[in-house]
Amino acid sequence: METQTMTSKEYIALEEKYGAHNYHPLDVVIDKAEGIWVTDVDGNRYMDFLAAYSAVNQGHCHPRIVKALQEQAEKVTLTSRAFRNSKLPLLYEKLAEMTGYEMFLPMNSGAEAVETALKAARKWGYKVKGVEENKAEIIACTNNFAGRTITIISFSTEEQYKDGFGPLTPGFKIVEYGNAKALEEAITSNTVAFLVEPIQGEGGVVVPPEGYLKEAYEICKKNNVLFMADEIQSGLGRSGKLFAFEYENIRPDVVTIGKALSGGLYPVSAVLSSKEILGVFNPGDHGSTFGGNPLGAAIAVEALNVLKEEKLIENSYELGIYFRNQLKEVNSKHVKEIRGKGLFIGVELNNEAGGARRFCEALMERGILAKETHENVIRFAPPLIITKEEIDWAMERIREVLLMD
Ligand code: IF1
Repeated sequence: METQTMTSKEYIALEEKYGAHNYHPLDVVIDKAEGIWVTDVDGNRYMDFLAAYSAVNQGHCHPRIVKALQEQAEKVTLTSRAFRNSKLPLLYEKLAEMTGYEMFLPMNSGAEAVETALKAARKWGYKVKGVEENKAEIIACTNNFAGRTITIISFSTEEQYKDGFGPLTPGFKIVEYGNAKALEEAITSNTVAFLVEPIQGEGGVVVPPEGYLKEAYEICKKNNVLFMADEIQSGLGRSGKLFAFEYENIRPDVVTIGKALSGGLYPVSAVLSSKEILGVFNPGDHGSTFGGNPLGAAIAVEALNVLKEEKLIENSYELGIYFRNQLKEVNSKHVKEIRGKGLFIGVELNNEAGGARRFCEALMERGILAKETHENVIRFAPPLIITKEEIDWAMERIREVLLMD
């Protein structure tokens, strides 16, 4: 039955009636989106400062990427990897050109890319490093977020993400994010990899202390431990660089990307690495029905072209500085810290501010969509196409909200 156009309230009632309640979204029912603007079913427009958790860095429904989707969708969308297709090799070539890595494994969701990286690290540990079978250890950080599979939540430090999902996957250790000494102390002869977000997104847009990533990288090198950077949220221009790890002049052995790899038009993720590491996979070891499909590959090639040709990384760098300075000038009694790099910004509020959610609701009433992370941080991460004038428009409203009681 064709669903007639309903009011927001009616859509919400339908969603609440049938949908599992694994989210608590703001009550805005988005019907269409373009660039940095989204429009709800009642015709209200909002500036999007979440960009689908940095999956639409190129802006919603970017015309060039939509065109690439449309053209490929009329040709072939899915062959499975039992056969080859004419788009995946072009995505590999584009990734090699843009990132300098030499071997890739395409998946769909970010979590699948992280799972693939974990499997590669373990297998590399056994086949190359010589760790005893089933003894591989991988080190992750406090407040990490890398996805929702049972193995990935097994190394989460957020109790809610683990509650009720046991038994958990063994073989993981946790060290304090930002503490290189803790990393060094946690390494044993069975350690195969260290997985770290160069900037923690869900952790509250946390930039580690200057030099941390470099020191951690050196420690990994010294101990023949793979340094794996999860750039699924911080990557592809979000931080003002192609990858956030570039701020510390390191070269991770493994990088995971996703989200904006497709500009938000299709789930595409990938593991970037080397022949030595991804070469441990033999035919049949690992795979995915949709992984490496021609539709996703065609979309991803164009999404990367847009990132580069529209200079979105440079824009993120420049306007990130401008936006953070504007936020600092507000001088709000509620603000504890403003942090981030590029257009990856977190505004941490004092405990007395009453939680970030009410500020996000106040922003929504003024036409801005932002999402709190954890209790007290408002995340501002708009599409990287945003202009200075649009930031000024938003700042008028953000200033009003940050100065409220
Ligand atoms: C949710 C958080 C953000 C990620 C990093 C891997 C993944 C993500 C650094 C997995 C995904 C998403 C998941 C989504 C909300 C969002 C999120 F709040 F959950 F933590 F962005 F911060 N690595 N993050 O940020 O990628 O499998 O989702 O494609 O689960 O609620 P995915």
